[in-house]
Amino acid sequence: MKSILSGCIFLFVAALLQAAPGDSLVIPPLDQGRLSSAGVREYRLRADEGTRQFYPGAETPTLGYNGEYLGPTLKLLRGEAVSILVENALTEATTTHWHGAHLPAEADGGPHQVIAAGGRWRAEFTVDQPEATLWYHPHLIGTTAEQVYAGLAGMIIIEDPAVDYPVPAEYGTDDFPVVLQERRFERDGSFRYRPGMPDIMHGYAGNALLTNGGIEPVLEADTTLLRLRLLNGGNSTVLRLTLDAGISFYQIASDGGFLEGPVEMEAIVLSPGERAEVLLDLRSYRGREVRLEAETHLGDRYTAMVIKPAASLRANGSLPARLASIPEPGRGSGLSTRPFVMSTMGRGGRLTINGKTMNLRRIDERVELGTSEVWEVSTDRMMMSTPHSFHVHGLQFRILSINGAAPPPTLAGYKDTVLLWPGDTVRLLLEFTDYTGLYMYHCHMLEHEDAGMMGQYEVRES
Ligand SMILES: [Cu+2]
Repeated sequence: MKSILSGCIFLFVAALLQAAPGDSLVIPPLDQGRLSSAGVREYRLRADEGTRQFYPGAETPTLGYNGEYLGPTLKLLRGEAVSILVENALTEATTTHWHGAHLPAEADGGPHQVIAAGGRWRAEFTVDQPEATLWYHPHLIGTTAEQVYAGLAGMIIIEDPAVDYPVPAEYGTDDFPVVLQERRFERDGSFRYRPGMPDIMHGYAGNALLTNGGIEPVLEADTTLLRLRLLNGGNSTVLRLTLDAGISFYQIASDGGFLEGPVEMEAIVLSPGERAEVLLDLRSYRGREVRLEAETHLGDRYTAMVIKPAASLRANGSLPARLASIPEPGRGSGLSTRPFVMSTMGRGGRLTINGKTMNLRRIDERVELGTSEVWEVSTDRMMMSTPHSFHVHGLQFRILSINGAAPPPTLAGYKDTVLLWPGDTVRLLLEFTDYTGLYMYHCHMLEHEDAGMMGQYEVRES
């Protein structure tokens, strides 16, 4: 009886999980804001509950911004003053953090900028950083992982009107956001978010991969060059992305903006929070299919998306030779070095940075405005299967070295999040240029973050 029952359950889950692929890739609406008479570009986000049918016939309770799942893509222009109003229509508190943005601490949307249930909050800052793909998501102490899991996340595109980069930039035509999120579905279609201790330690595995909230969606491409803005928006699984059919990625940007030029890649590895912009040259793939495949660090494999180039493709440029000039970061010699040890082996199984779990009343590190430092981040070797994803708020850093070696070209540009495998040590260059205040640093594996793997640094006037 038991085996018949479990057999039925298996068949039901299999039927459920095979039901949806083939829908078109959902493109989140592009919100370009509205210019006020005062010259401020205004945006409005409303976090609310909803439901979405990820599988036909199964309503999944979700959270979303201005919709039932995920949120609009916000396009911000460098040099402009922006004001983003966030309304919280949830029955619980939230925050909205602008991941990767260089801005004043009070606009960061971290755990200090709590928006009570039914409340609202306005983030005001001037966009002052190179073109890049950033994103936004909740960042409340202890409930970040659950709120992101339910669907609260969206992409941000920073555009620099003063520079015309020779890459596709028609949103939804040849330039696409690709938000990748591993999820675990219950048989009734609801998300199953109940991580146990092994999930918290090693990564919360799923049984589906959502791409812009769809399962194995299809992207019909009709241009020779395709630009994908890849984001690992999942909670705690590292994704290794590949393309079938022998086609390469040309990575053009990392977290904080363009690389010096395209880098041909067989695979792109993204830890939670990281972004990579890639170009695909579809000229040899007219009328064929290209599958974007994803494998997690826990060994699960998914087809993230099926790209179908049309039989006839419109020429929209060629691979650029050069993109950005990125200053040589040097070796960090002469700068003070600050150690950060990420550990899953704290007393009582705690997840710690420098032996401490997060405490909002404690400032862990104090740095001086106008200075540069090397942050040396390392992970313990004890838990051999647990990677970490180190993220710093408020700025973009440079990777000086990974285990003593220079970073590969795709990690040599501007970064705000860096993957560390067990036993890794990375040296980062941080510059505290123009804002004082309290910012966070933490592991972006969200179950680790919620378990306390986070700290605060304060930038102070010298
Ligand atoms: Cu971690």
